[in-house]
Formats: sequence, C-alpha cells, structure tokens
Amino acid sequence: MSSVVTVESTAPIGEILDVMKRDGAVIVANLLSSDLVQRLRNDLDVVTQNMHVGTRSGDPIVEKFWGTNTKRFGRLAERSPAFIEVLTNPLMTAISDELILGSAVDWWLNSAQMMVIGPGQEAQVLHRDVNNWPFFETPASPEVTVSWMLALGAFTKENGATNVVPGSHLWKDFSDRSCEHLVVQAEMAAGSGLLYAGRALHGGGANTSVDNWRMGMHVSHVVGWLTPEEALPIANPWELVRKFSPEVQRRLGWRCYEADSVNSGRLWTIDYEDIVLGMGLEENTSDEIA
Ligand SMILES: O=C(O)CCC(=O)C(=O)O
Ligand SMILES: [Fe+2]
Repeated sequence: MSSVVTVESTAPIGEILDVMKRDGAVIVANLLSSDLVQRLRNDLDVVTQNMHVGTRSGDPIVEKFWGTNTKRFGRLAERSPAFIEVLTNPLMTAISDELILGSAVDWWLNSAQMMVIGPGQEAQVLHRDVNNWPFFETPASPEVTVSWMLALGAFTKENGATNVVPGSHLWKDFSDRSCEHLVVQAEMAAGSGLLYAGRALHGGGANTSVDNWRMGMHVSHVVGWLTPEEALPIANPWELVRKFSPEVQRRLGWRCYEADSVNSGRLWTIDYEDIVLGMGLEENTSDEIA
C-alpha cells in the first residue's frame, strides 16, 4: 500500500468504517469546510506563532515524543470559538459512536491539541495512542480510543504528514516495531482528516522543508470511564462551557458518566450527583445552546 486510503466525507459512513476497520486508518477528505478551517486558523495562528517549541518539562522522554522543533498546545475550546464545530462534527461523532460505544455508555474528549511540526523536526517514534492506557494495548482489546489528525494546512511528505502503518492495529504481536518499510504517509489537503485507531502504529513525520510548518489539529475521543489526556474541566472553565448543550458539556468533562441499567457505575460526580447539580450550577446554564 503506498498511501492511506482516502474516502470522501460525503460517502456512506459504512465505507469509511470498512477501511478503518481493515487498515486501522483512513483519510476522510473534505471533513471540515474551508470556511471553518479559516476561522480556526484565524484564532490559532497567532497562538501558534507565540508558542515555544518543545516541552518545558525537562524530561528527555517527553522531549523526544513531543519533538524539539514541534509546537503543541491544547485548551482549544477556549482558544477558538470555532473549535466547538469540530467537537460537535456529526461525522466525527457518528464514527466514535460506532467504534467506541461497544465498550461504554459514552465517550468524551481525550485530547484536542495543535501539533505543529517545524522544519528540521525528526520523525516521531512510531507508537499506538492507546499506550496512554497500556492495559488496552493488546490485539484483543476493544476499541477504547480513536484519534483524528485534522489538516488545517496541507499535509505533505516534506512538512511531516503523519506516518502510519496500515493494518498494525490487528497484528498478533504488538511488540513488533520492525516496520519502517510498511510506513505510509497521510498526505492530505487542508480540511481533510486522518482517522486512526488507538491501536494503529503511527507517528509524526519528519519535516524536511525549509520553512513549512505543518498545521495539525489532533482530536481524540476515549471511553467515558478512562482518564483523558487533557484535564478538560480545568482547561475549559464553566463560564465558557455553560452555554453548550449537556452533551457537549459532558464531552468537556462538565457532566458525569451516567451509567445505564446494564452497565453499572456512575463516575466523575460531585456529592454523587451530576457535576452541574452537585455544584449548584443549574440556574447558571444558558438557553443559547450549541
Ligand atoms: O504529529 C503527528 O502527525 C502525530 C503525533 C502523534 O501521534 C502524537 O503525538 O501522539
Ligand atoms: Fe499519536
């Protein structure tokens, strides 16, 4: 296979899911309108420009994974009002419903992070995003997380389009990393998105360009009973989140994980109530709902 298979966002969802299930990755073309991409860029370009490269943690492992000439930042709901349209994108929502809901009654945002790879950045180590929760990094695990890499500018071989190993989500041996020859790059136009399984091997590509920063927005979802990468309700204050629907509030960590009658367990509560009730915020919700 020389590239990741591309399917139009207007195709039946089953077509996208078939490729995803077979290859562990699929590019969905024209997922975001050019108008939305433009509004995201209007908000996020200036943040990107002012952002430092690399981590400030001093931890060599984080430094390597992050990339020494890569800019990363989250808090996207706060930094761009347009991000809510990504968070509520109907296709992205339907795909996560299909892939994750077998293992949980809901999913929430795991991470929404700009990943902006700069010139000279080496390729990132190939990894599986489900390694955040290593217990599920096995061939037999259910799908607990799915990721998107959204192109807010063109992704090319030169500027570090994501490396992917198609089919690696189904390998019998997840310790096998001798797969450089199987890597393909997710080249795509602005507005397209690479969807990949939590168990698919991938990593940021090398940026060999002179001055072309790769504008990627990573958005991932995880089952509602696992701890997300981003501390969502701390990153997204109530003043921002109160005007959204309860479903969106849940995605941003401001509602509890509501058990159903089959799967018991109520998580992420306050006084064992839903957060909004427990915190006395009901009066404080707004009618202008996203
Ligand atoms: O930058 C990319 O294309 C991928 C980054 C990635 O996979 C990660 O940081 O988990
Ligand atoms: Fe990753």
